[in-house]
Parts: sequence; C-alpha cells; structure tokens
Amino acid sequence: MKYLASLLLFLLFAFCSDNKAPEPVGPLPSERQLAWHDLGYYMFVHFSINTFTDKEWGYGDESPSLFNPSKLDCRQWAKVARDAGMKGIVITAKHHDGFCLWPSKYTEHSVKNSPWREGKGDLIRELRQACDEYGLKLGIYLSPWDRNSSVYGTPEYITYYRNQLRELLTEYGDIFEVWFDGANGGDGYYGGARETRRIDNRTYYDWPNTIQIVRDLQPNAVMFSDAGPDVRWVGNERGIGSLTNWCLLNRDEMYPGGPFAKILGQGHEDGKYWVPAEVDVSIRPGWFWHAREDTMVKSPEKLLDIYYTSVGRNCNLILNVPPDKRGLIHENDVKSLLGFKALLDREFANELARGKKVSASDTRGRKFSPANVNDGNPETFWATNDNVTSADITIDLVKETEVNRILMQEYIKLGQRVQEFKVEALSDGSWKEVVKGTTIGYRIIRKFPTIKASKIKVTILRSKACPVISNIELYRAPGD
Ligand code: FUL
Repeated sequence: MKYLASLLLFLLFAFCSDNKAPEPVGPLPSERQLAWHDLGYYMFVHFSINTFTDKEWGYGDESPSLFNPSKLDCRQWAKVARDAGMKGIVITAKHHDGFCLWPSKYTEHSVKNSPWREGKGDLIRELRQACDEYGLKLGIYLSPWDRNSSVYGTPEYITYYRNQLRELLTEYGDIFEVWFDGANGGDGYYGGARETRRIDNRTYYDWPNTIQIVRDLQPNAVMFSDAGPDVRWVGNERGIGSLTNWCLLNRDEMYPGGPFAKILGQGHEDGKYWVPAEVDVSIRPGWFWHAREDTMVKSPEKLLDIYYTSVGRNCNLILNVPPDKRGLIHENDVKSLLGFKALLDREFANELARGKKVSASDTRGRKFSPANVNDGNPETFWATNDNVTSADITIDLVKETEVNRILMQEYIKLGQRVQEFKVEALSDGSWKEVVKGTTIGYRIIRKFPTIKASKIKVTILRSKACPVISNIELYRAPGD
C-alpha cells in the first residue's frame, strides 16, 4: 500500500514537472498588445484640408470652406482595405494644421464650417460605420502639434487637446490604436499670431496624464508614439524594420520627437517595457494626396518587399493610402493594393511544414513537444528544459522539396527570448546554411534562394532562457 502511494506520488510528480511551462522572461506584452500583434497589417489614411491645398503640412490658416470632397465614400476606403487584406484603418482626425474631420465642440476649425454635407458631416462617424460594415478596426491620429490653435504652446492647449481626445474616444465606439505624432512646434498661424512657437517635447504635453485618459476611456487601445507607451515608431518612414528587433524598450529614456532613430529600429535587448515597433510608410511619396503623385504609386512588387521588411521583421505595417480630392482612393492606388494582395496570396499559398514529423535535440516534456511548431495552433509551443538555451529542431519533409521562405514565431506570452539562430537545409546529403539571424519575437519571415531540401533544421544558438517556439512555416514562393 505504502509502495503504491509512493509510486502514484512519483508518477504525479513526473507528470507535473513534465508539463510545467517555462517561467516567463519579462517584460511581457499586455492583452491589448497581443491583440495588436495579431493584426499585422492595416491602413493609414491621411486626408484633410491638405488634400485640397496640395500641401503636406498646412500652416493652420486654411479656410474650412476648402474642404469639399465631391464623392467622399468611406465605404470605398474600407472595401479596398478589406480586399487588400488589411485589418483596420487609422485616420488623421486632426493633422498639424488643426482642421478636424469631426464636428468638435471645441473649435470652429472643422468640417462643421465646410461645404461638405452642408456642414452637417462627420467623417469619423462615416468611417466608423464603414469599418463596422467591412469588419475593420478603427484607429485615430490626433496631432499634438496644432498650427491653427491660438493657445498652442500654453497650458490651455493641453486642456483643448484632451477635450478633443475625449470626444474621439467616447463618441465613435472601440478604438484600437491612438497615434501620437512626433512632429512638434515651429511656425504656424496660431489664431493669427503667425509666429514660431517652440515647446519642450519632454514636458509640455504632460503625457502621463494624457495616456491615463486613453487608458480610462479605451482600455483596449494601444498608443503609438516614438516612445510608446504601447507601440513604438520604427525610426524611418521607408518601410524598413530592423533585422535585430527586440519588442523591448527603455521608454523612460525616450520621448516623442527625440533623436532615437537607431534605437527605435532595434529596441533594447534588456529593455524594461514591451514596446514593439510599427512600420509607417506611404504608398506614395507624400502622406497626403497630390495629383502629380498619381503616377508614383508604389508597385505591388515594392509593397511585397515592404511586407517582408516590416511584417517579416517582427513589426506591424501601417500602410498609408491617401484619398484624393473626390474623397476616394485613386484607381492607381486600388490597382496596386489589389495587385499586392494577389502577390501575397501567391507567395504564401504553398505551406510545406504542416503535419510533417518534427524532432528536436531537447524537449521539456510531452506538452512542449516539437510537433507543436507545425500544428497550426498558436497556443502550443516547443520548449526545451530550463538549462538549455541552445537547441535545434528539425522538420522532416520526407522527400527533397523546393523551399525558399521560413516563418517563425516565439510564444511571446512568455517573453521574447531568442538572440541568435540559423536555418539549415539538408540538400544532396549535406547541411547547407540558408538563413542566419538574431531575434525572432512575434514573427519573422525570411527569404532564401530556392533549395531542394529533405529536412529543414532551425538551431537556436543563443537565447535569454530556454527557447519557446510556437510556429514554424515553410514555403515555396514563386520565383527565386
Ligand atoms: C509625421 C508627420 O509630420 C507627417 O505629416 C505624417 O503624418 C507622418 C505619419 O508623421 O511625423
């Protein structure tokens, strides 16, 4: 009897330790950040008075009567976004010129004094409805810099800014992202003063209290700025994420508009907070629509390159598509976006790893089996024992198969861990290195020249703690 009890205890212990998940390695993503990671790719819309004045930065003295789109149709924007595979739209509710796309109670400088819909229009409401119809999330950009406001530069402006933020966060349903731009202060109309006003980026906006308003009113929204708090700028507007890309950042050392481009790309390996990078880039040279740029829309192939250097580098992609004077996304942009979506579908049509036999040099226990990396379930993962920070995992493709892409994901709920890895292919009887890399994080997708491989081996060379890999996919994309 005593013997039986000890045996049961032993078995129970063995079973439990076998199935004990690794301890997390902080910092960790919040729920709202996890939901954001899953979005991957969404639309940015720059549309305002600049669309009608052919400018990128309005001075702030533009008459609202200039805002008069003849065929504005947010449903067209949403349909294009949905058809292009995007998950949401972030709109410039107010750009630096201060003109508001919704009838704000706090200013006359808005659509309510424009001829559009005879001053009764509310573009944010129309976009909300269109997003709902097409299953998209809605985000807002509210420029902190306001070249129209007479009180910009004084404490009164902060109250004005927060009042507007409250309007946007209470009257338009769920907001998934709030975009705080880094461009700040300089010359402007400022209610007729027509002067230069400088502010101290670090202190003027009193960000902690503004951030709290967003948390209180939209707890599920992430906030973007150069320095987070939830999502950081990637440091350039060319569509390029860094190959080494930690989702971690010592954001206390940073502030919007500061000189941090390189750090923003790479993040901090030992950063104190989870603040992943977002790549913002425009489909045209400018952020706003200009007739002369109708022929300069990025090609589907260029957009695919950008997808690889953003979504493929552990970033989200916010792709700007500026509607024209009619209030419609121009035909050339639509064509390019749909062409890009077709390329994307072709690129990832042929997944080769799913269900194939997988083995690893070390495994923590049954629950964390290597087979978890290709079961299609993002909640299961392969993990090694605690003391093992270097290990390999091999997918057996059975027969020699052409491969040229690999997608990998860490199970980031337990933190970002991998510091260095390589990928090899067993081809013609020998192992050939096809990719060398540093970080993985939420997701990376790497290209390599097409190779005929019977096995693909991923070796984690260095990791902060035992590696925790939730997904590996292999593709044979068209072309080389
Ligand atoms: C910049 C702004 O100054 C541009 O006009 C644009 O809105 C871009 C996304 O961010 O900082």
